[in-house]
Amino acid sequence: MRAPLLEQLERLLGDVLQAQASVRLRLEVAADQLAQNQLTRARDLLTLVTAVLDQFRHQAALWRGLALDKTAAPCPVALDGSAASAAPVRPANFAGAEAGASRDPEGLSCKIDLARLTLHSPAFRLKRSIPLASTLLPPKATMTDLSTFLVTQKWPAQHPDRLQLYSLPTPNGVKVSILLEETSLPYEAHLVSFETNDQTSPEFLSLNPNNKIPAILDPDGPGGKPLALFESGAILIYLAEKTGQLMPRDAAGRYETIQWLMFQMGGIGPMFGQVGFFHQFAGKDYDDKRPRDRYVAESKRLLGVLERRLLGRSWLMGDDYTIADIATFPWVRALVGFYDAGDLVGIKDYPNVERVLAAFVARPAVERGLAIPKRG
Ligand SMILES: N[C@@H](CCC(=O)N[C@@H](CS)C(=O)NCC(=O)O)C(=O)O
Repeated sequence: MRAPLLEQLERLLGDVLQAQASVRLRLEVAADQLAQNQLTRARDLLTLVTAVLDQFRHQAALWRGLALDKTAAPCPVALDGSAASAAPVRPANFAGAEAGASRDPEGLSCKIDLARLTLHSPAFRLKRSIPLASTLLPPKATMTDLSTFLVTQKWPAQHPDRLQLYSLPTPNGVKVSILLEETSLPYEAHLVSFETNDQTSPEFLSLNPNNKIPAILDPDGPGGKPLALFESGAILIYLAEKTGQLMPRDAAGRYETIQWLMFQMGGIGPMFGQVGFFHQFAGKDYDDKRPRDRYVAESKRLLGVLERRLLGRSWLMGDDYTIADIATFPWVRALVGFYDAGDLVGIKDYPNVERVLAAFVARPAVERGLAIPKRG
């Protein structure tokens, strides 16, 4: 079924075709005017717009016998919709017939902000707007009642319109509370106590069958529907994309950030955690020190990788503080603090790791996030 917006857009673009001329298309996302949590929906919308404009381009080429500009981007509209700064513009042109091109001094601009999508072509005296509020802001009534989620029976939501966090301030748990504090996204934190084995309760298992914190329930997930998520790495990516923060906007930077996030998830977390077990907790009484030594050696190797990455960089991704740092440094902090393994791994041999750890814990949002949820 066609979305009404698509139909409206096609009609508007049809008007342009009527103008018997080629046009230059430009899309601006007034992302600075979008509330942070509207960016995902705006991006979905832009994908629709792109599809229409792309179709339009091909039709134009077909109907008018226009030659497509080989140097133009394959898609007339480049999307980097995560932009949180003022109006990122990446014009994409296609060349038309000579006459048409000369009638196209200003091109056709298409602007999207929270309120409306506007197509504007001074050359063709065309200005049309489509209100977007209903697309970008689904009415609150469509949000599912959170009381239908079993987890809310054990941990009732005082503010069901806010993101619900189920956690404990451990190295994995604080990743999410730190991100939430950094982004100022409204949320409500619930303590999952290991002392009472809350993580194995049916209510918690209904959210995470893997009985591990952290987990979230977002009443305003994709499409305005609730979204439940577990695995801290997945949660960090989801929230970075939802808020448009703590992740580079360009695709390469985004994947590189995810790469370092995965390096933490698959390497640093599991290995440092085993050092904690064999050095500080139940495993420390084992006479055979070979398991401990194996994890210490692997942790040293991983610290070396981090050290080389951080040489000459403020953060893992350079100048930008990202979810890769939020995932990694709670674990480095636990290694030298809670696990008391700083000397064991020779932390002094990794001055850049120590430098960035100090910068990380000095952040006010980190200081707050490290104590959320408050232990009972
Ligand atoms: N890969 C998971 C690991 C989560 C995890 O290991 N959480 C620990 C606390 S740091 C936990 O919930 N342990 C409780 C248990 O194992 O029963 C993630 O990153 O979310």
